Amino acid sequence: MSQVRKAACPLNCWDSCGFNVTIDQDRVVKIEGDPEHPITQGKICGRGRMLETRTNSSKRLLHPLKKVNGTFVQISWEQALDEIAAKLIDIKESYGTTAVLHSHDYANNGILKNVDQRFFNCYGGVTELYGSLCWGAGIEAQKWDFGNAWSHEPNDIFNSKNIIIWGRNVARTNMHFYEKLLEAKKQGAKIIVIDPLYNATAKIADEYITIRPGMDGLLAAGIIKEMLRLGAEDRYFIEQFTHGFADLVQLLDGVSLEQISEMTEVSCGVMTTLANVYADKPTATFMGLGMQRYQNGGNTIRLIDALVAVSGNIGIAGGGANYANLQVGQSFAFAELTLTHRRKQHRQFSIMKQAEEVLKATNPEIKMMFVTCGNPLTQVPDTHVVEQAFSSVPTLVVVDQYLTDTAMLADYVLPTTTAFEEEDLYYSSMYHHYVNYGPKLVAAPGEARPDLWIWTQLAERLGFGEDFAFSREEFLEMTLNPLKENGITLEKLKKEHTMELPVKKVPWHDRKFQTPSGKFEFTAQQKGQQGLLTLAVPDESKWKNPKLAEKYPYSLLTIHPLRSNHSQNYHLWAREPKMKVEIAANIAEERGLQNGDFVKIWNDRGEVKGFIEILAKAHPNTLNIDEGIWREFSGPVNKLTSSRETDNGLGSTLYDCLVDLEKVSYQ
Ligand SMILES: Nc1nc2c(c(=O)[nH]1)N[C@H]1C(S)=C(S)[C@@H](COP(=O)(O)OP(=O)(O)OC[C@H]3O[C@@H](n4cnc5c(=O)[nH]c(N)nc54)[C@H](O)[C@@H]3O)O[C@H]1N2
Ligand SMILES: Nc1nc2c(c(=O)[nH]1)N[C@H]1C(S)=C(S)[C@@H](COP(=O)(O)OP(=O)(O)OC[C@H]3O[C@@H](n4cnc5c(=O)[nH]c(N)nc54)[C@H](O)[C@@H]3O)O[C@H]1N2
Ligand code: SF4
Ligand SMILES: [Mo]
Repeated sequence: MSQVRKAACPLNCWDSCGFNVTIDQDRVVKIEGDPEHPITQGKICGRGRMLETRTNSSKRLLHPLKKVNGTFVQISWEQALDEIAAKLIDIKESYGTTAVLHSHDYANNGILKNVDQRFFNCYGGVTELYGSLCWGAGIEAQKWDFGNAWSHEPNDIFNSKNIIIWGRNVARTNMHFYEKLLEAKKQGAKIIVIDPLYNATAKIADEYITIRPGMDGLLAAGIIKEMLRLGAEDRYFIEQFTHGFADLVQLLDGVSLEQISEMTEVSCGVMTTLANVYADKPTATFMGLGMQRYQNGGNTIRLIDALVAVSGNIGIAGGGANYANLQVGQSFAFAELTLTHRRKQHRQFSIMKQAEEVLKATNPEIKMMFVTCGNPLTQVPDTHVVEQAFSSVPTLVVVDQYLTDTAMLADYVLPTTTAFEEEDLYYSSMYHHYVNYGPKLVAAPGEARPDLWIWTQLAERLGFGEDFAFSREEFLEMTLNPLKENGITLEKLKKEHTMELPVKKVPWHDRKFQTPSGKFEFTAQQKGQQGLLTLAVPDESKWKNPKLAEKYPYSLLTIHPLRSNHSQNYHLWAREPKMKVEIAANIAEERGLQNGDFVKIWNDRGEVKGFIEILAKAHPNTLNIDEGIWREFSGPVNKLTSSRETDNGLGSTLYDCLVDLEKVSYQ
């Protein structure tokens, strides 16, 4: 007899959906949306449904593996854990604990996935990664401007007159917001999409604005300039609640609208239109993450924040500079879970440059690496160097469900459970503010074990087992502690499956900002020269690097795939994935290319090959290859991308990437 149980999507995604999972004979057989989830309301995407395949696939890792003379052999958990623990003890004595690097990413939104940090802190503190490939530049930017990165609650969209979707691929990456956009449009809201690619969201827009990649900050500057010319700015907000406006005015005085138009490839008329839209309040701005993955990414988000501030769309219903919603994650007690105070030593490498840092590390060198919830060989930029680094360390341990490109390089591969095989709580700090309960629904196959079990076993062998002598429920209750006073407990979550967290639904309504001045800061007060807004452009652009732009004339975007969360699904598709190279019409014309042609795309960092698809409406000189594709299917695209960091040091420059391409014969 099958039964239907409520659960939650674990994937790193804006939407954090509620599931109804059908189970038959201890097996997940179907995943559907939970109609009772207040935000996701019964609809889920293909990636959510594919979790059934991710759970049941015969490609799952079922036993610990050890590489012996270049090939993997199956070993017992006992042997794997004993050997890894012995190495950890030896490294601690011989080199110090920071000779261990913990490389991790965001593959799973479960709260208990953070217990790996508890393990490494109790061990003594290792080399950890800082920054984020994903949203780092923009988060830091909003911290400078507002003191935090908070968004309006999803249903506030129905208070907006105008909705600007700025570089967010809503229909593909944030489907429940797309549903709300359709509804808002029906109710009369005007939707404007700004994106170099004419994506599915652009199709429902009242106006689609195409822009040269990486130039959005300049566009925002142009719109502010027009607002000031028209006298359409919110003088009261600027005077009462902001700091550094004079610096912004001075910056804008140094550039003409025509210059901005030439650089952004957006007409002056469009900037005037947008100035009027921003003045016609309330106007909501929804930024995506694509446009901050450029060297100037922090400044880009800051100039868009500035536009929202100048127009007085901050702290009002239907407005907002919506980028991320960190207040969701800030609701939980993570310090108690991760025990940061327990580490005695500490070293940090940039997540972008982790590979270069490993290769040049001294005092101590990296002797051992752990990869959890990440697949750096496909996801981290400049694959060539990543491969060198990950192959160079004496011991690489990868904890995963599949033999990924990264796992292939490992000395030990430890098989872990999927979400339906362990209990956890799930939330996303990107969009809505509900936390979902995910029960254990089925037994894990083979010898796959939860990440938490692995850390507990290792902790016992290393002599700090008492720090892990808690049940999953106790760990979860620990993180829910601050929410008790709001009536949010594990017991209640188990009954209700999803609960609303106590966040600000219209952030900054009180105009009290968390910046040093307490105001919105056009000039980030404590950042010195760096705190001034600029008219920065991407590194790999004709404006900054004309020689490179001559050699490599086209801008490569590597956006998120429709049918996979990053690298998680390609190997499970019914049809073998083909590398698709989407190009703007002018590139096809210049290079004599047609749909289906096989091409090589290259720059100084590497090359990949794939099949052409011409995009009629993409911005000239722009191409795209979806990210996440595995080596066996001609990937990864990160062979082409750069590991440089953004202006504020905390983000990636994955889309700041010039390339050339040519037709080659298909072998
Ligand atoms: N299907 C699917 N959904 C996902 C994911 C996935 O892998 N697959 N991943 C999840 C994760 S981890 C994240 S971080 C989010 C990301 O969600 P999004 O921010 O929506 O997605 P991205 O693919 O990062 O890029 C978004 C958009 O930015 C545009 N863009 C690129 N450069 C520029 C630019 O210079 N200016 C402007 N205006 N636009 C630009 C791209 O054309 C694209 O439409 O999606 C989440 N949802
Ligand atoms: N070129 C390019 N590169 C990009 C991006 C881009 O837009 N373009 N986007 C960037 C962004 S936004 C992000 S967020 C990163 C994502 O980068 P990653 O998080 O590294 O990518 P994923 O493919 O989602 O997941 C990595 C691995 O985690 C495993 N995994 C899943 N669940 C668990 C679990 O519970 N435990 C353990 N131990 N492992 C698990 C999966 O099987 C998978 O192999 O990629 C970044 N890289
Ligand atoms: S991947 Fe995102 S949209 Fe799809 S089911 Fe999961 S949370 Fe929902
Ligand atoms: Mo991400």
